[in-house]
Amino acid sequence: MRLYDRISAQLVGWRQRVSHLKEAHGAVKVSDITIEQLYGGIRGVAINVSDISYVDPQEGIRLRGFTVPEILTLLPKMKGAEMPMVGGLYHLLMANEIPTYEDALAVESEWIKRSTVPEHVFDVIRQLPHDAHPMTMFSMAILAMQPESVFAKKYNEGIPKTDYWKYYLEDSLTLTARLPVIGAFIYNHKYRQGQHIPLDPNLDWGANFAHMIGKGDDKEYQDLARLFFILHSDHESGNVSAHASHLVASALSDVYYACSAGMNGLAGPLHGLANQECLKWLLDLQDAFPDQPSCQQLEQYVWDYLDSGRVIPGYGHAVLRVTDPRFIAQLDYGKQHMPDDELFQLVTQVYECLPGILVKQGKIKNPFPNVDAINGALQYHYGIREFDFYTVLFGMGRILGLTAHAVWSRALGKPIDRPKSLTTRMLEEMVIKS
Ligand code: CMX
Repeated sequence: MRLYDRISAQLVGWRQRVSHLKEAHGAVKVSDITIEQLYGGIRGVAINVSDISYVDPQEGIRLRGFTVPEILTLLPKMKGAEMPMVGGLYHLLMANEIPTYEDALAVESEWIKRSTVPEHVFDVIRQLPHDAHPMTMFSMAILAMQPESVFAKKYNEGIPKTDYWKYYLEDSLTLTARLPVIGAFIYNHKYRQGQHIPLDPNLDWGANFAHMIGKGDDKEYQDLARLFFILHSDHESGNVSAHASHLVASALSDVYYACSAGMNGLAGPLHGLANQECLKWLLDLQDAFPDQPSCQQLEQYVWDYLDSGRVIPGYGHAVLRVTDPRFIAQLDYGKQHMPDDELFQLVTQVYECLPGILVKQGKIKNPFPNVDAINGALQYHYGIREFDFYTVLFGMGRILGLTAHAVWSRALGKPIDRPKSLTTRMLEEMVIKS
């Protein structure tokens, strides 16, 4: 398997770099923490190392050192496609190199081979109340596959620590191979009266998902699906889904346990669920102003909304201090493919006016849009109008990154995470002594 060989070839070098840092420079201090940060979600404190992606506050995400525009240009594409193959992105995340066309196809064909989902996983979804949130179905479907974990079996048999990553990779390929089938099953089960469409072995991961939800003839939607999954794949390791999944895997729980945990975090309204919330917010705005609102009208509307104690979904970020480049990539896609769509025009109008309004509110540190401010509107344009499903799309993409982190954490021998907590009394005593 190519990914296995490519990772193996780099491991000695990576392990030497990490050992050298730990052994020769282990005492070098990289972070301090204040009381404000302790009570404030550990914001800004470096607590992990990720070589897979990095979010620069002023620039946004780089995946394996490449910006979003670079990735969309450099990753290989299927013939006739505008957007790259998701398999190429997975190669980049896992193997730390821009893949050739053959490398990307190798991941895609490995995924096809592993794509059969056991029937009991569908049964688990069917057994849930039909109105259960699709993220509940998604997370439980992932967990339902855990009994197949090769890592869990091998661990019980006894394997050296240096081999853990091989079985994490094995499980990661199987889990990610099945995500389009599971995502499409949930969509069809919930919203298309159970009309299921089998996977097409000639299609790539992104296009196959589109095909299985009934968009097999829509080349534009297939491209949007590829773009969406690539953009949502990874955002370094401090966000809730990545952090939760990393923490769980650090206990040597396998990737099924770890990714299910990550999805439970993604299902929160301050994280992945913001895309569903954002579309709701935009549709309500559209109802209130059937013609596009002016900035002045928007301002009054926003103040009323904020006064009700809610946050504007899709705006703000814990790390970014500029417009999210993942928002910009989707904005560019929208300008090219749906410039006359009224909801898309509303997204651009909100982008024009809202940052200025949020600045006046005086609390938010980043008044610009994040990835969630637009992705629902693009899905809506192509008829994916069940907006509680959008977080599942986010999750399908995000698991690509979560599994890459899990494999590399084991490859580099990272230990169980166990930070320390203090009491309020201890902090009060420290303040007195300081
Ligand atoms: N609308 C209104 N107020 C906002 C706001 C928004 N979109 N974003 C932040 N604020 C407020 C916060 O509630 C906070 O107020 P209090 O001091 O009264 O609690 C204040 O501004 C400071 O917050 P911050 O430091 O700017 O932001 P945080 O790092 O604490 O939180 C985030 C970041 C994303 C959770 C927050 O901006 C938010 O809730 N945004 C809306 C939800 C959203 O879009 N989430 C998706 C994030 C993308 C992802 O999932 O990766």
